[in-house]
Formats: sequence, structure tokens, C-alpha cells
Amino acid sequence: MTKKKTENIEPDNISRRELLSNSTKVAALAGVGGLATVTGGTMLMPQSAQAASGSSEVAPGDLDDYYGFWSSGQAGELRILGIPSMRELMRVPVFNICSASGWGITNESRKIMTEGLLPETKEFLKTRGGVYQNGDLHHPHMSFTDGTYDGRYLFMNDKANTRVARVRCDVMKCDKIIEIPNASDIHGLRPQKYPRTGYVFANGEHRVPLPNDGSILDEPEKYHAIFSAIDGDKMEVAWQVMVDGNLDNVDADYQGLYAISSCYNSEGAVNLTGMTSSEQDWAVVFDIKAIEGAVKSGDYTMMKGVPVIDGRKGSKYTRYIPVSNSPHGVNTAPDGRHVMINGKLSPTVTVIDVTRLPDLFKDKIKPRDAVVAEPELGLGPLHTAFDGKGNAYTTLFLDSQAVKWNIQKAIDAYNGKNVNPILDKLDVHYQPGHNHTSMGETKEADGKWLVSLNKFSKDRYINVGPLKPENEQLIDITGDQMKLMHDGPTFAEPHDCIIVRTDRVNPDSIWTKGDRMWADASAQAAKDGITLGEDSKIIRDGNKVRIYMYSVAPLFSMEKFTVKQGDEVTVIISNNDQIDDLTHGFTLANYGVVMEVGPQATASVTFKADRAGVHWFYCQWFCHALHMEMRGRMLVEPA
Ligand code: K7E
Ligand code: CUA
Repeated sequence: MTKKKTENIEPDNISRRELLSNSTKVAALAGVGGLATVTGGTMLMPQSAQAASGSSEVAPGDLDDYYGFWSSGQAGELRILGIPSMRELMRVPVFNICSASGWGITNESRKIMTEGLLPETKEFLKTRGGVYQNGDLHHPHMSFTDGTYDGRYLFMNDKANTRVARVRCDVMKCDKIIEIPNASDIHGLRPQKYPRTGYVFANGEHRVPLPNDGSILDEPEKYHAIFSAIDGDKMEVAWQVMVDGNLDNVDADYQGLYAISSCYNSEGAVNLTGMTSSEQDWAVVFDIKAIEGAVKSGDYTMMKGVPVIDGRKGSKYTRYIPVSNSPHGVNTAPDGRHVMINGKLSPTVTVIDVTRLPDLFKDKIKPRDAVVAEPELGLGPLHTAFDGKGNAYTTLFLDSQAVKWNIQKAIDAYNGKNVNPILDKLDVHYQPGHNHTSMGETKEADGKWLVSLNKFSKDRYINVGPLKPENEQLIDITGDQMKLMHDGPTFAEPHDCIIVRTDRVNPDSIWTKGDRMWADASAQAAKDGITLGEDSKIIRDGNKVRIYMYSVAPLFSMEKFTVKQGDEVTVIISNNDQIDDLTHGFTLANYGVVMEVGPQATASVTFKADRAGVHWFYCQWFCHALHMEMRGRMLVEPA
């Protein structure tokens, strides 16, 4: 079934080079005629009929219709793609250390990486470089206003070290990272959709003993999972809810009333056999207004500075809707009414109707009465996306398929009508986890594109060794049938993505002078009587030395500076260039020091000058015909 792409082409008399040089001609002709064309006496078929339709092709110089914001799993960064081209446009370091930009090395990034940590974590990291060196970023989601993207922020989780981060959409840089107290390992994360974000909901996946001080191991009843509501404007935890079971994924409604999490391990076990022994787990519904009331009225326990509400089974703040064992993805449909709980171990997706939740909280109906459909779709349903036309698209991990189904038909079938909700199935390559549609998690879902994020690429690409790329596929969903358009290989491991219309995001081209990103450097400069970008000066303050310089392509304002061995040196550089796409850098050779300095930005780095001698520094970001010459020397005089 894995046809080689070239099998469609008659190879006689054509070298690979000729083939490549003719390929644009072929594509162009195929785009017009859609049929074979003759080159050099040989019939050439277009590489595939789908590619030849050209509708996902974005020609050189043409721009994409959507931003794709991609997670990167254990790589720890956010990635920006263009859709439909699937071109990777940018990497935004968040939880990782970045060798290009100096994220994790510069003072500005280290402040962001440390200021939101718990005191005990700061202490723990003292002997480990001061910052976490890794992260596991699964779920990037944009802030909402009135049910759709507002282009302010992107929020994302770190499963590895229990953190939540925020990226500013005006400059596409991370500006806040906080560690979530009381919880262990943040997994599912979604912003509130209405009236605005507002809260960012985040699931602590693993249950840990509370308090987790080493005194408890094998008393599973003392293990708890924690649901957190983070104030997305302040980046502070507003409140938390202690629940039964392990929390997995979460989504919010379109009314601003509820958040719903998938919850496994109703058994309360601590090993695999125990966790999957029961036939049933839950979708946990959180009543946001009632919980806010509990915070006001004092019905909580204060833990590490956060009000923690008891939302275990039987609590008035939560409801536990039974679903089949080990549910995974939670996705609210753009109809504002239906929430999909994806079955994972069960071939079903459970559809919850949010209009029934008020009655559920009043105990007028039973938990299962909130369920309005439960279609059987195939093996391993993990996540569901929507086209805004009443259809849902679910990934089938075990079947390696995308399944398109109709929500109303699924409801009709659940009510006993003899209808099949499944409209189409498409093979994907291979084993999809998340999928996402264009604007699909907003009320503006437009039904154009579906991306399937597949965990395995196997034979889709030339072999690059034992570690293979993953494979992301672009699918056209404008017709009745899904149409596979494009394979996109990718490095570890995008779990999730969102696809945002370009008119919703409008980043700046250059920095604004005095941006809060380098507020500390600005404050220090003011104390030192320095005007950033104008003064080129060395300030000595005991054994602390501050080097202020600026850069204008292709020069640093200081060709050399001298410090003493043992000094604590801070280099502060302002980039005075005002031109779009004119980034400079500062790499200090053999000191492990690097930073990116964007146009009109200031960046700083602090290090101990403990190696005597002459050390060259140079600009590592290509900026000018004389970029290679953009350099200078630091002399460290021996002590
Ligand atoms: Cu399904 Cu972490 Cu969203 Cu991966 S999670 S697939
Ligand atoms: Cu400045 Cu390269």
C-alpha cells in the first residue's frame, strides 16, 4: 500500500536531474489540465492527482492563510507553521534551552524561567544550573474572547516539570512561566472560551500524596490529582480543585459555566493493572460559578498559597459522569453544545450535552442522562476536531485512520433511529494522536483543513536511522470525502496544534524600545546613568562589571573591553538597527554564552570571567555582508 511516489512516472530516458528540472513545468501544466504531459518524448504523470490539484500548494513568495501553532512534546518549544503549506516558520523556545537564541542563558529568559517557580524548586535547581533544562509541551492554545481567538496570548503546559507558560503573540516570545503548586505533571490545558480568557484550565495528571513530603508511599487513598484554574492575565493560580482519579484532558464550554476533564483510574490505583481493572471511568464536570462562590465563602483549604476546593465524588462543585474505561481527549464542538469525550480503550466517543448540566448539578437528572450520543467509531479514538457544519473528525490511533461522522446522526442513532453516523474514513500514516481543523476549537470553525498528527512515519520517508521523524498530514475537508494533501515530517513530538486565521494574529516586525522583556536591564541602566543604545560604557561596581554596548550592522560599539579574572560580568547589548529582519547576536567564544538581539531590542547575559586571556565575541545572526567581521575581544586579566 505504500506506493513509491515515483511509480507514477515512466522512468525511461529521464535522469533524476531532468525530472527535477521539469517538475515545476509538470506541476504547472497538471494544475491547468490535470492530465499527463509530454516531455522529451516521454509521458510524465503528475506525482499524484491530489498534489496536482495544487490547492494546498503555496508557491514561493505566496503567503499562507493560517498560522499553525504547534507543540513539540519533549523538545519543549512552540513551533509556528504556515497552513496549508505546512512550512515550519519559527521555533519559539519555552521550556527548553536554545542554542540559537540563548533562551535559558540570557538574563531575560532566565528570569522568566525562574520567577514563577516554587521556593523549594528554586532551591532544588541551585546545583542544577538554576533552571530546568527540559520540558514536555503538549497543548498550545490561544486566548479567546467571545468564543474565538483574540490574538493576545498562547498558553501551554509542561507535563515534565508541572509548569504552564504563556507566549506573547505581539513578539512571539514567552513572557511567563509558572510552576503549579500541589499538582503533579500538568497535562490537559485549555483556555476559557467565554466571555474571555480569563481562566486557563490545567489538569494535574498524576496523583501524588498530599502532602508529598516522603512520609506516604503505599496509601493510595492519600494520593490526589489537582485541577487548576490559572488567571491568564496575571499568570497566577486562582483556585484548585482536588478530585478522585487521574485527570487527563480538559476543555471549556462556550457559556463560561463549566470545564470538563477526562478522568481515568477511578480505581485509585498506582500501577497499570489496578488503573485499568474497572470497566468505567469518568468525565468530571467543574461548576465554575459554584467554585468561585466557594472561594468567596471560604469553603476551601489553603495549600501553598492557593485555595483548594474539595471536588471529590459527592462534592457539590463537581459531577462525575461515567464513561468507558480510560477516556482521553475532550473537545467542545463549535455548536456550543456538545462535548466529546474520546474513548481511547473503548471504540466510542461519548457526547455530553452542556445544556443538561444545570439539571445535573441540581440532581434533577442522573449523570448518564447528560450523555446524548455514544457512536462506535473504530479502534483507539483519541481526539476530535470539527468543521462547523455539524461534523466531527476523530483520530483512530489503533486503526491509523481519521473518521468523519455527523453529530446529529450520532444523536439520532443513540435515540434508536437506524442511521449510521459515520460518513467517511481515511487512512493516515500512521497512528494519529491529536488532530485539528482550521479555527476548529472556536465558534468560527470553517471546515477547510484538517491536520492529523501521526506518531509514526515508518516508510513514508527515506531512512534517517533508528529514530524516525513523525508525520503530520494535511487533509482537505471541504468535500464530502476527506482528501489527503500533504505529508509533513517533524521532530519530536507535536502532540497538539491549533490552526488560526492570519487576520487574528498580527505580530510586530521589530521590537518596541523599552519593552518590558528587558525591564531589569533598563532599570539597571537608569541607575548606572546609561542611555541604552546611545552609551557605550563599562561600569565597575566592586567585582561586578557591566558592559553596555550597542550594535549597528556590522559593528559592535565596543571593539574590545577588559575585565579581571573572577569578575562577575554582565554584557548588555542594544540593537539599534530599525530594519525588519535585522537581528544581531552575541556569542562569547569558549564561555558558553550566546544571545539573540532583535531589531530595537536589548538583551543581557551574566557570567563569571574565570578564564584569563583574550576571548573573541562575534555576532552569530547573519546580518550584513560583513557579518563575519562583526566581532570584538574581551581581555580577562589574570588575578
Ligand atoms: Cu493525546 Cu498529551 Cu494531548 Cu498526546 S495528549 S496524543
Ligand atoms: Cu550582526 Cu551578524
